[in-house]
Amino acid sequence: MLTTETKSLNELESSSGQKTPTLTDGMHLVVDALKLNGIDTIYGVAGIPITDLTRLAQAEGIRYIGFRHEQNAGNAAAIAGYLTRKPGICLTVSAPGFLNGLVALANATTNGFPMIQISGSSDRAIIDLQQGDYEELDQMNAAKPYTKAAFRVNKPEDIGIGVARAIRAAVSGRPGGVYLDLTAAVLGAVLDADAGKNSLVRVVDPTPRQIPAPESIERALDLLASAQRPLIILGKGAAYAQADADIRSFIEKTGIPYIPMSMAKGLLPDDHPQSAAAARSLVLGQADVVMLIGARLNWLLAHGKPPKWSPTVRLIQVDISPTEMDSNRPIAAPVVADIGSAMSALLSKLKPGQIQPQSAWIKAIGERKQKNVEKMEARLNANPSPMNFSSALRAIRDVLNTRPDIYVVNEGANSLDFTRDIIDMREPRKRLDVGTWGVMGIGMGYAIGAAVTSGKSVVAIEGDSAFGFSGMEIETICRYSLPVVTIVFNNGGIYKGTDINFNGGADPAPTVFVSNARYDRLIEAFGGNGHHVTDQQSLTKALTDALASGKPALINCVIDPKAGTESGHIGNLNVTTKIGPRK
Ligand code: ADP
Ligand code: TZD
Ligand code: MG
Repeated sequence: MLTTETKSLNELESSSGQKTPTLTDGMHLVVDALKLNGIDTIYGVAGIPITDLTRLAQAEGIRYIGFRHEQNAGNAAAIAGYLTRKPGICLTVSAPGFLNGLVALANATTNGFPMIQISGSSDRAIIDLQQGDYEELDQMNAAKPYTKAAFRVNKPEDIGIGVARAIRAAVSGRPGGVYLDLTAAVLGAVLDADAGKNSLVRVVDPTPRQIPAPESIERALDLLASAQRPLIILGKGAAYAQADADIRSFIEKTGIPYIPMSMAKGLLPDDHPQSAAAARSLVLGQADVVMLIGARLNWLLAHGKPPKWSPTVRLIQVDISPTEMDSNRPIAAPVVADIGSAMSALLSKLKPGQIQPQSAWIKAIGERKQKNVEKMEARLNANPSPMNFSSALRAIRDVLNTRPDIYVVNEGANSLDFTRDIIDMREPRKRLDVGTWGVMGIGMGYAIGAAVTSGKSVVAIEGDSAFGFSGMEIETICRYSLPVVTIVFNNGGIYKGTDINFNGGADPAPTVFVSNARYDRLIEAFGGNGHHVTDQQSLTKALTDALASGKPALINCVIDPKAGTESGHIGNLNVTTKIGPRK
């Protein structure tokens, strides 16, 4: 018996006067399908028509983490996907809840994080005739342009296939965001328990290996062997691949200098002698052969073009996505494969002594590194009052150096740039930041996702503007007692707190916030520990105590409102005009 009647299981069971173990419903099937595929956590916001689904999931042993806004639930799911290589699940209500989650889903797609947004939706017949249903929206079609795949389940017996397709789409090839629409009718539909059970699908090998063509490996090694000034660039795809030992071994065996993109920091420890991060502009400008491993030649790498890059550079790209090749510059040696398979093939074909960077190259990098490190040390050793970004980060660095296991979440403009440069990472996949879009708002979602999946401590280093996008999730962090320490770099605004209103009126300038705001008091409202710090010593103590307690804490870290620069390191991307006092 298959029926799509929307009588609830409870109603049917009580009308028959006894428990009818032969029936199930859409919600039970969704939970069963997720569990069958090893999904153990859902991040979401409850409401019509999914409230009972959240309760049922929790009752059935799936951990449910309830948020205050869907975007943050989505960001938590996305980063959980990045860290675990299993799709992170975000559950949302119809229309507005769905749209709130969609930014996170689009961000997951852009960054290549495996995530599934599951959303309840209203009555198809009413939506399609635009008759004004409660939270009416054609969600699947709205999701399509922003996702790797979008599916809608219209029959309860298709739930198993729908979940299976969503999982495979999220994690295979280049991972990404997938939308799965479950109509209220499907969620409430009752059907025969055996038929339901038989319709479930356990996905076999959802992330199949993609073995490189042997000739692509030879071509790549030959090109590297011909190089005098080779360079490797590691991106977050390399971190995601979890081929840490082989990547390190290839770098060490070939002696090639490397730079990590921001989320690949820690894949090899940042203090590795072959890291050329502190000589970044030199190596990008002068390398004659560059091997990209899980990194795209997008804006973050100046599209691989002069003046930042040599006009004659030849490129090797290791990537799972065949269409990534030649996206910005011709790729002389494409290696289309999953990075794990590619690295082991490269290692097995590498002949001893085959690849030898010029010693002058290594020496030039060493000299530039030393010069830049000395410059940075001088900034770090200053102790101005009020603190600036460097002096605050000096204190934080010294504490975090003792705890390489800690996750660092980071967003803002100056708060982002200074942190990325100053805080060394020593373990893979421990730095989680604004990624490909440079998006604000990932902070508390990523922090929660990392803490929930790992059980480990997280330090979120946040610009005061950046923090505001997800700040209400401080309550979520307190509610679940997560070991998250949020440091708000409070410079009173976007980039800085000193802008003036050229109109001369009473309104503050567009980039300015309430000065001397006490973000620390927000967390106290929910039972967490607030700290207000104005100097290095009290910052060191607050962070040390907060980490030792393992409890939710927020450190309001007062930074000189004059300290930042417009847009941090990417001011060159601004569109500007002349503005002066009104005549
Ligand atoms: P970054 O921002 O760190 O430079 P990007 O997100 O631009 O990194 O690039 C990551 C690349 O890694 C993407 O092109 C993606 O296709 C690729 N990628 C992701 N996972 C894998 C994998 N397992 N094997 C190979 N390539 C991968
Ligand atoms: N909205 C979204 C979703 N993403 C964005 N990147 C922006 C707006 C624009 N934006 C930036 O690019 S950085 C930033 C905004 C609003 C905040 C910078 O201020 P902050 O950091 O306080 O977080 P600093 O340390 O003051 O520079
Ligand atoms: Mg700020």
